[in-house]
Amino acid sequence: MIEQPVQARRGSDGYQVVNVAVDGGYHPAVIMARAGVPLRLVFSRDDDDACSERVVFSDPRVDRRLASRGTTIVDLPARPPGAVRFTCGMGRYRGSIEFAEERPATTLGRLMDQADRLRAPLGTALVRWIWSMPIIALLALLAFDLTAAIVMAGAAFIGWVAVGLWGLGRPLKASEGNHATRH
Ligand SMILES: [Cu+2]
Repeated sequence: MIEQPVQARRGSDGYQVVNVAVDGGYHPAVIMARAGVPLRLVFSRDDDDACSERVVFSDPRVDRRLASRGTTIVDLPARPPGAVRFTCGMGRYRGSIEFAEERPATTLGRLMDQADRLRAPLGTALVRWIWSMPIIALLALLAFDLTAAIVMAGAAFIGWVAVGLWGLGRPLKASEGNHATRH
């Protein structure tokens, strides 16, 4: 049976968390996680198979005994993007964790994210302004008035500059923390 990868959820104390059932293998066997955020794995063992006794991680090298019945927590430190494998003591049960940079789900969100990375509020405003052009063009088409379209485009640009400047003044958010750990 092929199982779907499971994305680690946001937990408390800055951890991302995923539950893994150990019963003739690891469920899920493929875990998607965010790079730069510590990962907490909550293993729950449901069988008495010798394979369920230990779990060994490739990098960082972590070797842990799992409680025979009940849960065992394994915390991994923040990782760079890449894969970490985990197996039982003999390598029969296999799992992997894919650490990837966090990305906004939508195309618009991704573009906004890239725009934010330009740092300069003017650059951000320009990208957002260009992005809003189709809407401005559509409105101009509906109004069929060139002067109104130019005024609207100008107003949109000033608006995005204002938003960009305001954004610089805000305290750093969680995503900024991720950047810091990579430096
Ligand atoms: Cu084994």
